[in-house]
Amino acid sequence: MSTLKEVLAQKIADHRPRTTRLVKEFGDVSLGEATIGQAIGGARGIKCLVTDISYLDPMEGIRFRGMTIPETFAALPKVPGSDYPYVEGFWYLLLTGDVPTMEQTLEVVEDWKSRSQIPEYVIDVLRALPRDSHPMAMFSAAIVAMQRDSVFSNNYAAGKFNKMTCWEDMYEDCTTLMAKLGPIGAYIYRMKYKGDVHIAADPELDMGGQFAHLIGQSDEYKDVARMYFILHSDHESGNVSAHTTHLVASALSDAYYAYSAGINGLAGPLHGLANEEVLRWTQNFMQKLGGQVPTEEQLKEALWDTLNSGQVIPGYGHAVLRKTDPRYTSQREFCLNTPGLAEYPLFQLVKMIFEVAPGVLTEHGKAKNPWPNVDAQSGVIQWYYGVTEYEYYTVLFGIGRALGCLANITWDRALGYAIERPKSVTTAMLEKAAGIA
Ligand code: CMX
Repeated sequence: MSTLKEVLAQKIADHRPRTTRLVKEFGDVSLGEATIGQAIGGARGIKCLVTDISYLDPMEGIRFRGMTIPETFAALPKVPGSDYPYVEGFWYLLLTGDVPTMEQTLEVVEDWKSRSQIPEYVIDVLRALPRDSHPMAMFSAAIVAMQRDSVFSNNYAAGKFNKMTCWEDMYEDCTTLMAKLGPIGAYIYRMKYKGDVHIAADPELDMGGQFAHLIGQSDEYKDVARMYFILHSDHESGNVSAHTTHLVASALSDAYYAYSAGINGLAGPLHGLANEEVLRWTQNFMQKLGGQVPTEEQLKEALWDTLNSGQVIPGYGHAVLRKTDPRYTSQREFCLNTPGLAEYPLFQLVKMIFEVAPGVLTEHGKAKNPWPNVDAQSGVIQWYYGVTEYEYYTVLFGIGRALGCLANITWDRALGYAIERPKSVTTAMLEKAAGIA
């Protein structure tokens, strides 16, 4: 070890007990606006973000513009021949709070189509990256590469910044991003996993249907894509991807910088990458059992092994929710209502984990919420339809999450929200406030 690293290791070892003691013994001590526990513990629960796009109630789950998930699916115009709505209509709803008519929805569909071409230089960037780069790194790089085309930044550089009207440039950038993210995600998928053979777009298709087509999926998967993108869109503003996007945009950075950063946050295993982890965990477990569906005892043992090795059970727990995530329930219902999928062994295992894991987590006694979140269920649907490259699942999440993040930063700019700048304190100051200086 280098001297610097050695010295640092000692300093960290010496410091850790101070932080642990502050959280354990003095977490409730108030610093004025927040407690010591909140200052150290990820600002949990502090009300200092404003959004009208969605609201997350700990017991009820998410509402998009005041509507529950079933209400949202029921209200929006459906793609002809499909049970699911247009993603484009949902974007209209998130931006305006109004349920669009079919005509208004189709106008967005056409607008997105006209902006959906991937720039050639983005393809060059993707192809220049090592092919074994994580697809989230590729996705993020592609997004930030397009920054040169930002209407906002180009107008800003040309001295055309106007506080009252600059939201229009943000709207243009966000709309262009929404139109391109599906095709870019599909390009990465085909380049990385399908022999670099690409499929031409079908001009007749909506965004969700087009994505299914571009990755080479069946007609049935078109509804999976529509459902998936809408379900993953927004979860109010405090989650890592939404908050990062908002934070970066608050410096008047454009949508490309902001959402690329949001994607980087989504790629963390405690956030969006959990859907990849869930599949890795379940697949490893099934492999160990030679592909058999386990007994309840075997499953309990595997869950305890994971916890005892200091890892989290992926797909379980939540920072805000205190019950089963309705996004989990919605996907579970999709599985139960889809012949073939309902009987699928991997779904049987996911169902079984739902029956066993909350009890194990409760007995373990750490997680405040022992119930499943969105990520516990999403991978099994993808796997069933043949999207088995689970390191890709967070890209799917990222295409959907853009709807919420980008609708939010459009409004942030329209309302002139300030640059974000919380105040930090030192550990010594916390100790003084706790009376243990
Ligand atoms: N398995 C094991 N331990 C868990 C746990 C889980 N699924 N969920 C929480 N805990 C632990 C925490 O690690 C924490 O332990 P320490 O006190 O040792 O640090 C303790 O329980 C208290 O945590 P919490 O207040 O209940 O949860 P947080 O708000 O700190 O964290 C989350 C929330 C989601 C990061 C956490 O529940 C977790 O790690 N879950 C597994 C990963 C996952 O599914 N993430 C996806 C969330 C949804 C999404 O963003 O996509």
